[in-house]
Amino acid sequence: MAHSPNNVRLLKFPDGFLWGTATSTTQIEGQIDNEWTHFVARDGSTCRIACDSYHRYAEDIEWMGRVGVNTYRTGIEWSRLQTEAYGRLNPTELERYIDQVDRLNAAGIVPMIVLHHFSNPPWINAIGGWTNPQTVSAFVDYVGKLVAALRSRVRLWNTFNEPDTYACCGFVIGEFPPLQIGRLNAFRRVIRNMAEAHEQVCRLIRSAGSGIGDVEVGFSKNWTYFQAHRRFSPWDRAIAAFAHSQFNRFVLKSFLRGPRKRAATFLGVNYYGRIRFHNLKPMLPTCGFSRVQLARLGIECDDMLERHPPGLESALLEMNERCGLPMYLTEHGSSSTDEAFRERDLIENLASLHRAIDAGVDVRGFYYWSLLDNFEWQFGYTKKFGLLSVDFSNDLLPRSMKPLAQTYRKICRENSIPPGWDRSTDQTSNPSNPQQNGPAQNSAPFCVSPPR
Ligand code: GBH
Repeated sequence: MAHSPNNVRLLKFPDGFLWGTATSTTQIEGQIDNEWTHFVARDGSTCRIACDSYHRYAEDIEWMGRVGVNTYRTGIEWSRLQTEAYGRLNPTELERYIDQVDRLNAAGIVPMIVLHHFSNPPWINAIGGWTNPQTVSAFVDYVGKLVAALRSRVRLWNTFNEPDTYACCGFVIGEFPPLQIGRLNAFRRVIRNMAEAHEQVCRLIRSAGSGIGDVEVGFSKNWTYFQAHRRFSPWDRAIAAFAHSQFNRFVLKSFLRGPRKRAATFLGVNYYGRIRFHNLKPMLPTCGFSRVQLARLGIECDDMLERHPPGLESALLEMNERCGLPMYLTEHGSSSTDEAFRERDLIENLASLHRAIDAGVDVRGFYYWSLLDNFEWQFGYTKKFGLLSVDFSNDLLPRSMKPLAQTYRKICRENSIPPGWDRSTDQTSNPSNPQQNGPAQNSAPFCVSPPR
């Protein structure tokens, strides 16, 4: 179906579409014992208290009710539940997660449980983490026990969050523990082991089923557009092509190859935007360029990545073509203190998602990253992704709704984007950025095939 850039109609999402928000254990819980416990972020902070959601999860669920979401994607922390390979699950910690899931279900908020999000128990890291194939069987054992305990309450499972980011940041660019650089072989080993574990865990979950409806399981691929800054520079093109081949193609292939493709029931997609390379350097606010400087070059960024809403539609079309599974947008969000900017970013990306649905892609839900301002890994507490803010200077860590949460609330409640969304965004868009609304195929020459 054609779409007009001057859309005046209501963008209605399919009946039963899930509207949610997402978090991860290390980023919000606090009191955690994994490889991040002793990691000190660039702002000098640690994850040791974070948002204290370990204690405040009931309050967080009440906030979700106020935002109006009907699903929540969140993690269960392996290091809390098992202290040795093949050990039994810690009953107290399990009870706490069960209580959380029960409260979500009671509030009409469907839980999607993430089994791995950038962290492992210390005894797994001690054997080399995911570079060691023994981790695969230990993880499958853990998940088997967890699923047996939760199958009567959980229907949506997410095996791995962004294996590409985890392996790239840990073994190629040295930003996540174990802080290794340039170890491409380790990167590929990690991906292969995770893909193997993913397949086994998908089968296990599907044969266990769920007591509350059809069980669904899949992993979440982070899709970043890698692009040359100078179109004719062989260096820029080479690094972008390399990043695309390793972090997008190789990872997708590993997880979807042959019979493995039929192990999952859905594909999760996390989509933020684009990275353009100038020589070896990503043109990003986190890599020494200011947002103003980048904007002058036509690169519009939040505090982390370049925004590229049209890329969401083409990524979904491309992945639909490649794997043909139903999809969930398991993360999108922006980090900024400019709420008007964040609102425009959300709406433009949702409009792009809507175009993919119109074109026939079976997308079943959207999860805003994140419910709370939280511990953003190597950047600590400096990145503000939350629908709710958290006052980290107050020991009680009080939460409060930001303006974006009100906008999102309306979208969730009405299952649509109101007509006139593009006019309201026109007023705030940056006229010095002609590429902002450019078609995806022009701006991402070797990333995806053009949308038909
Ligand atoms: C997701 O990762 C994570 O799942 C989530 O935990 C995180 O909080 C959220 O997004 C927001 O970042 O490494 O300097 O080259 C997104 C992964 C982060 C990967 C930014 C690319 C580029 C910056 N992306 N990263 S850099």
